[in-house]
Amino acid sequence: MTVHHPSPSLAQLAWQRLELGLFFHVGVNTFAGKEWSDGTLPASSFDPTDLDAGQWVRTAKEAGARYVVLTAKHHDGFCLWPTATTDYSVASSPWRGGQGDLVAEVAEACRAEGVGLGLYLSPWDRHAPEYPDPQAYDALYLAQLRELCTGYGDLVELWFDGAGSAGRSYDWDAIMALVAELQPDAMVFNMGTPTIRWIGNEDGLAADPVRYAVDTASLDNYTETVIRLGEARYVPPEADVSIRRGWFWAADDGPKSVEHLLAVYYRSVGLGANLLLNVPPDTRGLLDDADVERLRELRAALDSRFGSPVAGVLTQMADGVWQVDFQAPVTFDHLDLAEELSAGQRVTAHRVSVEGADLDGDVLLAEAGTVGHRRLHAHPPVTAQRLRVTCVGEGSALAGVSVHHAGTHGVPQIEYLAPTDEPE
Ligand code: FUL
Repeated sequence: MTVHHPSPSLAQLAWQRLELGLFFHVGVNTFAGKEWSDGTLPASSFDPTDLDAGQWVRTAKEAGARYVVLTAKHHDGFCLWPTATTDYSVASSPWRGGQGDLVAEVAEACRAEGVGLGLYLSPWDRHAPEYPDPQAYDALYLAQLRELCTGYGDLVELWFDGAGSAGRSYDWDAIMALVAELQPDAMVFNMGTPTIRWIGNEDGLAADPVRYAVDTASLDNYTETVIRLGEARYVPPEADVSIRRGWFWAADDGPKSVEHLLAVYYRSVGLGANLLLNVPPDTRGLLDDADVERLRELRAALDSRFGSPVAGVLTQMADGVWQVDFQAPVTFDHLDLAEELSAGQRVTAHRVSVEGADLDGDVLLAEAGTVGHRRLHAHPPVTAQRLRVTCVGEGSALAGVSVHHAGTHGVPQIEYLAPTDEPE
């Protein structure tokens, strides 16, 4: 049987290399302490008096994020840019005297910092009077998307959230055509004809195997609109999670522990999924000091574990068998593998072993499933100059292997979260 290996586009590979993004949920909900609102909160309540998008994006960059995603419109319908499609927007708020454009401020900060920009535009809209009329609402949604795709430079991602839309279909053909015309390199999250997909939970947790080639028919539990594609396509996942309990800022909420965030990192980036970590701006329009501090702690923990990689030289020994040589014996407790993905994801299983003068024969360091963009393994410290990686999978190839001496091989566990419900 010939196995079909769908290949990624260059834009998908570029997006996977971004690895880590920050999500910004902000809007009228921020001022009401709500997660969802029904479109009736007054636009006048939006008043982040000290708003500084530069602080958000600089914080993202310092945390190691290479892109951010902003909720340009959440389910409540309030628009963070002065859209011509509705007056339920920043233009009707006291912020910047009604002259502000938050999407523009974030876009400008991203340009200044060299960070990618993604936008979330909720299809479900609880404010728009047009919503009950599919034709009228599709036209409004397309007009909003056109504004976002034309006014703010290149976008790395468009986040189409399925929540609230059960039983409702939108004009995805027209939506996808507009994206193809105006932002052909932007990733499309999860709906329409997705180029990236949800990991299946909002805890930021992937599970081995992490498949990039998915039969999109199996995504039917996420969205009805993808069923019709019915073929295997390259659709890598993005694991989303909030640093806090809520997606929007609330006074009585606070950040997760560093251990928790590290566990999420191992279970997302460490398994080859992108991680989109939500850090919500507060009522001042700034990232909360406690969240900023927690991000610094997370970055420091990641740097101390993975900040000084030692790269090995790869030699292919046979089909799927790779030898990795280091210049001198190196002591390490983490493996960092990368797969060559240009011809699609090929590795379905892999095994890493080490042989050395002081070691008793061939010592198995790791044995697992997919490799993908990046695969991290923690293991007890070992000193060696040579490794062997054996991959299962037709035409499988590695792009790089490095090792780290983190000084720990402890991977924090998140016991209470249910395992990821990954599509087959
Ligand atoms: C969900 C939404 O309902 C939440 O409010 C949040 O935006 C999250 C990222 O996606 O589907």
